[in-house]
Amino acid sequence: MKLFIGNKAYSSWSMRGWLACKQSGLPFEEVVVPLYSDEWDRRREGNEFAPGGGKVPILWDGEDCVIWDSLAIIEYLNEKTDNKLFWPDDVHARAMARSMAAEMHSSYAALRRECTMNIRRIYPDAKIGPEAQADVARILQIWAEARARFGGLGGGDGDFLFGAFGAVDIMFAPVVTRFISYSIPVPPFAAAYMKAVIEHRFVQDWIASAQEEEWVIDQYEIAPEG
Ligand SMILES: N[C@@H](CCC(=O)N[C@@H](CS)C(=O)NCC(=O)O)C(=O)O
Repeated sequence: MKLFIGNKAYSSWSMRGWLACKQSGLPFEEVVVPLYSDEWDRRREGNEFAPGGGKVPILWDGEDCVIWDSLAIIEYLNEKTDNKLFWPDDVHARAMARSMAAEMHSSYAALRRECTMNIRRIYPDAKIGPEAQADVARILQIWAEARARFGGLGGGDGDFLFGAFGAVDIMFAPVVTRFISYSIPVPPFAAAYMKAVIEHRFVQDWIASAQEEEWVIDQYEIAPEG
């Protein structure tokens, strides 16, 4: 498999696609194409980016199978690994997990607009507007519900929302890094969950690579002012 992604410092959807590939345990080649660079423009004109409308992540499995869009990549890799590694076994937990992943995929526009992902930065005094604050409140609410109902799944004594690291954590990992970058206050259960996500080895690998990148995109380096 071959996964095309953007900058690890900035590209949140790429992070999800990449974490999904890591979670699958299947071998894949990663190709980082820095967003809005000359190489980016060149690649976008080529056949490899075309199926996804020129966006990343885009996953090729051989020459005939292409999956674009982070959630579709998760579902494809879930099927390819016999439905064992991404979603909870319990049907009610799985229903909630899928709802949360879908909500993450389709929502929180204000948070995403105001607090663009920048893994290399921490803004201690970031001020976010009321709509982004509402997004944060909603995310904390569904994290709390999942944690209360399904946190102990599989006898898990960790701090993940559904017992073990999976699709929901992959979808929310760039939210966790945003909450840290923009110093968003969170209750203790959420801090514990965020720590579990950040300390996961795949997330650590991604962050380490992001720290080493030298590309800078000015528009993603601005702290929000509410
Ligand atoms: N819904 C898509 C979003 C993909 C997306 O917007 N990717 C961004 C990078 S984070 C991108 O390629 N932006 C470049 C552009 O829109 O020109 C997904 O889930 O993968």
